[in-house]
Amino acid sequence: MSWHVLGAGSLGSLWAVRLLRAGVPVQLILRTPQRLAAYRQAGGLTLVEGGQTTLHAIAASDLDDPAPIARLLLACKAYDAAEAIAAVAHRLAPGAEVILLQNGLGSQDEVARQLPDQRCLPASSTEGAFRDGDWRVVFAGQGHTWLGDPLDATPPAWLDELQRSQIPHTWSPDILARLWRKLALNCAINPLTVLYGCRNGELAAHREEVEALCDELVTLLTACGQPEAAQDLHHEVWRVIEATAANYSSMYQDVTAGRRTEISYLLGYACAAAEGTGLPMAHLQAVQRRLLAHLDRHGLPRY
Ligand code: NAD
Ligand code: KPL
Repeated sequence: MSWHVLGAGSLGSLWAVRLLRAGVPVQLILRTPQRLAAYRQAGGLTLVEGGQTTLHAIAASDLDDPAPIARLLLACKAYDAAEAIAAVAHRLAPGAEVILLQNGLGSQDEVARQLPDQRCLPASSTEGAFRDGDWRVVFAGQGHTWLGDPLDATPPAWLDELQRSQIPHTWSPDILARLWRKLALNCAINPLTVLYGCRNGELAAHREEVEALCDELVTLLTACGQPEAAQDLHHEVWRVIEATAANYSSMYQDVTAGRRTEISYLLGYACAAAEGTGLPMAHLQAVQRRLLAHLDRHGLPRY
């Protein structure tokens, strides 16, 4: 059975190339016939990894191809996920499996609502990749991907294909806890790095603010039924800050490059959930206000 990849960007390309290299059938779905023509012109996807550059002629079609899809990797940004799935939903076979490789929370529900007859499998990844040109991806950092199904803890049969493809992964019976934990880390770190224009490690100079956010995030996770994700959060946040001290957060990089951020699915999602609990979360809300004002000043979307 073939994998289909919708969203041939950084992570989508990285998955597609590794599947292909392992001899697992995989094809890209490109948005328009023009994108398909441009891809064919390029001769495939180029992967830059450990100083080596390799070209991979992965099969591709556009959205008009009528062939049914049984297994789809959706690898776009959280804010594009609902629209992307709407464009391909008519091709998804009943019972098809859709892996949702989006950061944050909220987009998974937007997609799942459109797919009552398919199995949606949210994923959370710490792999690092970026595009340095059209159809070119740089594998920047080894990481790991957790996958799961909030409705059914039975692992899918194709995990061995990921193994063969050397895509480091773990089946996670409680994927929602992982997604909440990652969201909390991102909320404690990313907005402040944008507001202070600093690397992750420089947040050590803003210890009290980080701690205050962690306090509220622990309260939030617990109130949202995610006590496991709240466990030792302060400690984990400082561990990640130290381990990634020299890095700029993904949100910092987006803002600096003038790209839309995933704010609605990170801090925006946390603040909306906080409002739902009725508990006061003054620090989270203040950081959200400051971040939105910052985005306004940079002419970037607030959503
Ligand atoms: P990306 O922007 O590099 O790639 C997304 C791709 O999806 C783009 O090629 C875009 O053109 C395509 N796309 C968008 N809408 C589409 C549509 N309707 N039809 C077809 N294609 C469409 O994004 P990415 O960096 O691969 O990130 C994907 C998700 O993974 C994000 O939520 C991100 O936060 C998360 N993530 C990324 C990294 C990383 O290192 N890149 C690491 C961890 C998590
Ligand atoms: O995931 C991250 C990001 O930059 O998006 C880390 C490294 C955890 C910082 O929040």
